[in-house]
Amino acid sequence: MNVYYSETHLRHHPPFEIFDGGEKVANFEVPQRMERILEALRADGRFDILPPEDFGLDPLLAVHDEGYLAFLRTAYDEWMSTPLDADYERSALLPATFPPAKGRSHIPKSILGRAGYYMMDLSAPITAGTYHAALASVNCALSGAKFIAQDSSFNIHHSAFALCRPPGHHAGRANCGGYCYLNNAAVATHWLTQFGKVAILDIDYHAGNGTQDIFYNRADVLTISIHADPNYEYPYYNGYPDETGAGEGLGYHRNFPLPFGADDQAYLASLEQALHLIIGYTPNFLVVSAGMDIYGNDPLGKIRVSTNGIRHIGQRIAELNLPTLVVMEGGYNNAALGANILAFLEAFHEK
Ligand code: SP5
Ligand code: ZN
Repeated sequence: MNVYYSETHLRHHPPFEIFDGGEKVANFEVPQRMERILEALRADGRFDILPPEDFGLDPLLAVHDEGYLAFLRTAYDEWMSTPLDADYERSALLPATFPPAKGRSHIPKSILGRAGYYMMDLSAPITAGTYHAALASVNCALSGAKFIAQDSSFNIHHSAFALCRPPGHHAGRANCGGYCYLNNAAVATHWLTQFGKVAILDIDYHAGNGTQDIFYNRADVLTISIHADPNYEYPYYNGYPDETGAGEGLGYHRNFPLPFGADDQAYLASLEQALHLIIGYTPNFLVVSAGMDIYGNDPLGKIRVSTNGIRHIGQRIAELNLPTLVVMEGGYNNAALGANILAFLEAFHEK
């Protein structure tokens, strides 16, 4: 199986994030996640690890807001050259003021004002290399998309794995958050829509709110997310079952919240419903937002899928027999990441 991966992610290593209650902790989304996955892929021997192609900015501008992209590109330099009242060590941009739900009357000129405007939380600080790492990550997803698109007209079903870091599914049209800056899966999906209909299945533990935002009004992309109940879990404000799309996109978004403690059996029951919807949609391509934080021993997750459960999830998805792009999202039990990814991808070999 082809794996698209770039070492450029190493330029992004945010030093901290802020947890609920104001607790400043080391950022959970660390470069080491990739090392652990690569070790497992290399030991397995059935993976070709390839560098991404550069697709330029056009595929990004088709999905993300232009002002937001300009913000991401210049934010760190602007922040570093902003005079501060107090003298303290400044390593990453993170604002402390956010607009109220309907209070976005202006986009402020200052870097801190724009940071609050374009960020949804305190877990996606912008560092010196963040923009470059995010670009490389999106190019991995696009390279995988290009690979699965080839020959699809001849009924040859390719699959590919985009080993993306930073992850993407919390990044909306005009926001970062939740360790995500550019929505890798969404950019790849929009690029694929030039060849046909695409279904996105998001199995990350957290609701794919960014992906939901980007495709909410579109019927040429079916988006489905299975995740922890947002009444009680991040990202809180989207991911509810009554959010089913709007306008032309009405009926083309679905959410499957699960209670804390959900096990393999509960997860697989929701997955069957999601797969049924995907089959009914008759997509030409499938993009999977593959977060491994559904794993029972994930430090940020509270549902309990086993490695064997993850293997079953991969198998059932592979049985759709669609050209499939698997995009790496979350997963923070670094010691288990390699085994979980291998289990998930097992049924996609020879596809
Ligand atoms: C891509 C992805 O998986 N992003 C997830 C971002 C989650 N951020 C919120 C983390 C809340 C952590 N709650 C504290 C649990 C500590 N035991
Ligand atoms: Zn997640």
